[in-house]
Amino acid sequence: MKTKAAVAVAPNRPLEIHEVELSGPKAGEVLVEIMATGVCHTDAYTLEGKDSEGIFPSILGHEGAGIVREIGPGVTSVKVGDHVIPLYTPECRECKTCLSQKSNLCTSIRATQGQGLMPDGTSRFSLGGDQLYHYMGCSTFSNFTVMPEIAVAKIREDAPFDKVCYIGCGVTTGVGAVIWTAGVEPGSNVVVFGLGGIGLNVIQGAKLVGANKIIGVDINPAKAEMAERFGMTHFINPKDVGNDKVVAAIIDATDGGADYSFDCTGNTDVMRQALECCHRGWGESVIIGVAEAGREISTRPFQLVTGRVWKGSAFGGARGRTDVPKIVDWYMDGKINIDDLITHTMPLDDINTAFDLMHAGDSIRSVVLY
Ligand code: NAD
Ligand code: AHE
Ligand code: ZN
Repeated sequence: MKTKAAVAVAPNRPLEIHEVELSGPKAGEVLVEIMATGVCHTDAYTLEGKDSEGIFPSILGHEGAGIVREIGPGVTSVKVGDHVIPLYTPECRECKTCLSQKSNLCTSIRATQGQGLMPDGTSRFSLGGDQLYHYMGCSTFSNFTVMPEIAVAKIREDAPFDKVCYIGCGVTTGVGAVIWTAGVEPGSNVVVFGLGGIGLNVIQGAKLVGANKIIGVDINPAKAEMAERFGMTHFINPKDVGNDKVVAAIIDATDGGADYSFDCTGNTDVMRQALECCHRGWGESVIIGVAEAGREISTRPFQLVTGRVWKGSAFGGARGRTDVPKIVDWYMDGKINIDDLITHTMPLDDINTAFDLMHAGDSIRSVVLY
């Protein structure tokens, strides 16, 4: 079939809108009509050539919601007409990792996914006879896409696509990192570095679990107002206090340091601050931000010897097929706020505007409506 898609032709070039060829689902795969997709900073990072797994030409996008339109042979867990959220972290329930129950990082199709291919090692997308690569196993910047059935979460049919698409990455990543990765307890002091589409969801997760102080850190003061609305109690702008005084300011404000901190910037210097502002003996810092290829983190080992813990989180530690439908319920029950974080919507033809808004710091989430 033909489908309209935004094609990433090369690094640092605007996405190009094309009618691309999409071949149908093979065994264990489903054809999904994407109804809406968010634009995450990770899409921009890959488009900028910062992703060591970035491949071109490809169809980016990994934060979508849609409807199953066709199923391949052997598919049993979803049927035509089901509403689904694509999962860049699948849940096969059979691999060593899924069975361990210790991690959400299902390994069953990770190798081919990182090569921009479907599990059989081929692509379903092409343009003018030339192969296009998939992205994060999702490619939601295409109106129709093909997904393995283990990489879609079936969701309730009354959930609006234009809002719950954000659960496909940002909401789950932020809220999940608080609940599943960190296990933040009520009364904890929490610090969030980077108050964008992920950081604000960390803030609402921290508020949801009953955190005490929720300190937000961002170099863009315009982000503070929305963060306060979502539960931030104190704001620090490194440009005001001095970048070298941020850690001390947090330690002062928390009587010795944060119980939990989260990096939502992808900046490795900020990651160090996020670790070092943690409380001696027990403070835990969770890296969510994705750093440019080649970057490394560093700190004095004494920081860890004296009890601080450094860990990371992918997709909030969520097991997609199990947890994503629950997060949709939380939204539908009014427990989490998605609507106010979606600051812009646009048709696919205007998708490059979403990247411009992100880079200017003028949006939280832009959502493309098909
Ligand atoms: P965003 O652009 O919406 O927000 C980033 C925020 O960080 C902005 O408000 C910006 O002003 C702020 N910032 C930038 N540099 C800063 C600095 N030096 N100090 C303080 N604040 C600073 O991006 P997003 O969509 O929220 O994504 C945030 C990060 O999380 C990205 O690196 C993205 O790739 C990553 N991410 C990771 C996962 C995961 O599963 N681990 C999932 C989604 C996104
Ligand atoms: N491909 C990059 C790493 C990118 C990365 O860390 N991605 C996150 C999700 S970001 C969503 O917006 C993730 O889930 N990582 C786990 C995984 O298996 O990819 C690189 O460095 O090669
Ligand atoms: Zn994302």
